[in-house]
Amino acid sequence: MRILHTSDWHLGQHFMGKTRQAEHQAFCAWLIEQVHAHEVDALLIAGDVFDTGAPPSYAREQYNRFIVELRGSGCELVVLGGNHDSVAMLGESKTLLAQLDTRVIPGVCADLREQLLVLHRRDGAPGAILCGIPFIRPRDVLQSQAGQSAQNKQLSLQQAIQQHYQALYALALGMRAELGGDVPIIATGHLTTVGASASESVREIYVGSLEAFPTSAFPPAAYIALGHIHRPQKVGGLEHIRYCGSPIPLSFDEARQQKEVLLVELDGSGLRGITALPVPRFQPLLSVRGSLKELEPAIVEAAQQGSSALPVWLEVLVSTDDYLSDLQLRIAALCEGLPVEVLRIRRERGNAVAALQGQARETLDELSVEEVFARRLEQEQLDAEDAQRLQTLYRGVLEALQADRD
Ligand SMILES: [Mn+2]
Repeated sequence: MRILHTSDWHLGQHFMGKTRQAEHQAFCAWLIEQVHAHEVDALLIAGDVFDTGAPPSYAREQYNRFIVELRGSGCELVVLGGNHDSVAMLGESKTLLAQLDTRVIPGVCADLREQLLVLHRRDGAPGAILCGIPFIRPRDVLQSQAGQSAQNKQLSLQQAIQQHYQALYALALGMRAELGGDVPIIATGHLTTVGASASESVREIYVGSLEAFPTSAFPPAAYIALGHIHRPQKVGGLEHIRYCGSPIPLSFDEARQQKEVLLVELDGSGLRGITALPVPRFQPLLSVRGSLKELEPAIVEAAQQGSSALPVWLEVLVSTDDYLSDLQLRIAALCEGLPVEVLRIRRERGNAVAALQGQARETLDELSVEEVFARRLEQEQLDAEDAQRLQTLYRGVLEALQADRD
């Protein structure tokens, strides 16, 4: 049984004034080639198919087209909801897509058995049992209790998620016995685990929801296909618990990562092997930093990855010279004639004046909501405890808004 594990596509992402449509299109075409080349039996998308709950039409069209193009390859598709996906939106086409060998689990189901799927080999025989676990929202698994401290909430949520995994795994064991006993059980998830390293574009799942899930709380599945973290990695050094990461870099701090999808081979005895398939870079994207003097060669070097048809998308972080008010002009001069397009210039904070000038030039588009609040706090004379208290209150407000929006 060969499975391809991918996640965090973020179709429809709007990136500093740029669309990722062409990159996603190229990725989908490349992925279908991989399915054919490796005779993949099942493809798993472990959450965050879309960047927002109400994705633009072109992104929905890409999703639909991908499903149609995958059909006829002999590969089944399973789509799981992530924290960026809307449960309702992904659910809309669930019954329709079931007609196209595609199973969708947008959120936690009232009947747990709906999250238990048999994945088939090309010859039609059962190849694996899947515990299909999407992003879990606190209200899916918890009754809220008044007066619970943040720490207690955290613990009850973690326990509830653990119970969800264990209950589904127990059902899977029953199903395996019915099937004759030699089918591997695998699971999915869309969450942060202990020790996983995130990036700028991973939207924090706010306090009150899960901070980090310990690997010991997962059931003993042959493979656990995770999404949410955009950098590919094993979890806790374990071979069989993996983040495949996003297929394209979704923020500048992901620019130097080799993106990949994972080809997972399983048989009746369990996991046989995992091969990372490196995803080609469809749009050059880089971040350079330093003083103006250091930036000159760095920009020239970065430009080598681009061409006039496909300029490098560049982030420039200016260190020591960040007090200069005409930075934009100076950087434009450094880029003159080179195949680069500067999407963002950032100043590393020197002194207070420089920081204020920097802020004046930042636009809201470049900042996350947390950064906006952090900038505002920087303007106050607060001791650490007060700043911490305000941060906590602010996160509470965000969490409430998030819960409303979900
Ligand atoms: Mn994501």
